[in-house]
Amino acid sequence: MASPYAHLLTDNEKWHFDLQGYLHLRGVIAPERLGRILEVVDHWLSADEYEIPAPVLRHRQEPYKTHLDHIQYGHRLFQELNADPEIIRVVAGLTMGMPRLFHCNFTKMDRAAPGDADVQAYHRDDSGFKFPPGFRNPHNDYQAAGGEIYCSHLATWIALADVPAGTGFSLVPGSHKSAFGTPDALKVGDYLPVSITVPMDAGDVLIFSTHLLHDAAAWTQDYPRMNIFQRYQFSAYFNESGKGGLPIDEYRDQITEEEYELESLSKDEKAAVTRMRRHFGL
Ligand SMILES: O=C(O)CCC(=O)C(=O)O
Ligand SMILES: [Fe+2]
Repeated sequence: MASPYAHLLTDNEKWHFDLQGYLHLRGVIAPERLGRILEVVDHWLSADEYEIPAPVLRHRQEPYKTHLDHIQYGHRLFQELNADPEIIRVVAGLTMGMPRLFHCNFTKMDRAAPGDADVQAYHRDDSGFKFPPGFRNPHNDYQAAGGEIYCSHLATWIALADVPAGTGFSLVPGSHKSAFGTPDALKVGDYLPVSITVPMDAGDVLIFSTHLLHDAAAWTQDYPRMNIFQRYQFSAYFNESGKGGLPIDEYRDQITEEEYELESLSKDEKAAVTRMRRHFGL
């Protein structure tokens, strides 16, 4: 028998996610809300470091990417986004009603300059521990049975700027189920019929199994690519602390009780899930 949360996704959504490993939700963030989010992000991108409220952390990883980590501790807009009913509906529908947020950051990606190293490569997310070939990472699992999907490790890619075709974010549909080694020659980008990029409008959200082969596609526009990443995992078992370790107790007073609970391990239904069910009458 399925869990009591099997009905959160529509049959069409289950079919698509099972086949391809991702869902594209359109227009999740309305323009006015998007404007408020961009105002906060723009400020943190240009402010002097001491003006950025800890534990929000601005840093550069790849040559053309700037990250802002733990943004939900710096502004309630991002807490609202982590518990957004539309996002929680899908995330809870894929985790038997038990999502735990374990990572949230913003990324700005500029067009690479000539000579910048090409660091793009398809990958699956993990916490820094690579299971030897032949083993399946039990923390990043995908199964479907009894009319329900169980995906224990998920990410969202929230577009804050339009993403034209052929650029932005690339993935290999269906690879969340692949049990074979990835060919070395597989390059990140739009190489049909194996790999795709996903055109998105600002305010759209892509939710994907992080077992899906994915990476940033080269950015070709003259404005920056801007997105928010949220990562969720199955709340009942796993405490993913490899990427900063949420919740951050030292800054607990900067987030709501609901956010703190969403970031914590639990086997109970979380307030964000209850609120989402009321919101949609599910
Ligand atoms: O920036 C992107 O679009 C992909 C980044 C990514 O996959 C990661 O950080 O694990
Ligand atoms: Fe990734």
